[in-house]
Amino acid sequence: DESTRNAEFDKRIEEGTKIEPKDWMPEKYRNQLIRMMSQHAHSEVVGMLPEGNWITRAPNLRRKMALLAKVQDEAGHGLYIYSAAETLGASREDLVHQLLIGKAKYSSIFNYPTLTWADIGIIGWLVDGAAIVNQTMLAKCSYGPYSRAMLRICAEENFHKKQGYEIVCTLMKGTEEQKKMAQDALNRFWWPTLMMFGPHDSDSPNSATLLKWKVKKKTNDELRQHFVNITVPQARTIGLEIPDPNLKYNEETKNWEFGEINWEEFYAVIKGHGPCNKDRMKARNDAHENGSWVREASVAYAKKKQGKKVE
Ligand code: FAQ
Repeated sequence: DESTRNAEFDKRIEEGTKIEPKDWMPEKYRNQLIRMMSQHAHSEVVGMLPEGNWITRAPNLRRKMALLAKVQDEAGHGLYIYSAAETLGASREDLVHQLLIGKAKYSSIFNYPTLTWADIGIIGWLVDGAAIVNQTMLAKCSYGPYSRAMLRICAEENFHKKQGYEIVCTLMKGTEEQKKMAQDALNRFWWPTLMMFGPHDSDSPNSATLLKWKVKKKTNDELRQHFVNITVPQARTIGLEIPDPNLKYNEETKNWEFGEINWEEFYAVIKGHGPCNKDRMKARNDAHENGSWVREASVAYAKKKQGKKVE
């Protein structure tokens, strides 16, 4: 019965056995994963837009090739995670529909504009860097298909982070104007990057269940602190200043303590009122409409092929 099944499930989680698509699982576990994985997939897809904005304006061929490859990787990650979500019984059509009508969430970070070339460096370094911290944890999560997807995706995100940091390092070895451009990009993206990890643990309604089921193995605040600890020295090494007057190193805890995040801004952005929410939604909806002939053609082709087989 239900309670025995639940107890067996909890025991498997406790032992660290991965849960696979055909295994029994509580409906709440299934729904939490669909929620989280679909938001993650949408983030990868919407995440192509800010950087895609600079493909035609990359400063040279080498930069253009790397950026093009990175943005294509994000598309691949999105499709990969949609497939992983489908193993839970979700329909991709429905998930995409939820995004297009503005019901499903995607990461707040992609609602900020990319104003200069330095933003491309900063995004690779900080945004992919934050994604790696979060996804390295998710690579150990209890749901098999998601954890395996994360392993592969993290390998690519590492390359993204390196290409971003290298862009920033190059700017920091350049002219005064280039250094200013890098600092300005850091100033604009630092706080939104910290918001990527989600609300404080005390204000995170989903954390308790996700931790219990080992979908999350660390809390939002723990991951955010780890990210700050690894990123501050990287900034200092190349002469960038973190835009936080309260930042200070705590010798005892070995943590870089930092100031308070603007949570009003965070909640405004996730409710649709960030600087670029409307543009992002319009771009996704336009892309979906413009791609309708491809979907129609593939359905027509599949029908034609089926017909031939019957003959
Ligand atoms: N933005 O109870 P919690 C990438 C929502 S990386 C928007 O703490 P949870 C790579 C949250 O969904 C970015 N919404 O939630 C890339 C919940 O709303 P709901 C994507 C946020 O799930 C790099 C509510 O607030 N990565 O794309 C955000 O326990 C460069 C309450 O929060 C993932 O999605 C936010 N920042 O923890 C691509 C990783 N934070 O659903 C292109 C998977 C929170 O109840 C270029 N996801 N919310 O209505 C996760 O690890 C978790 O879902 C968290 C949130 C940590 C994001």
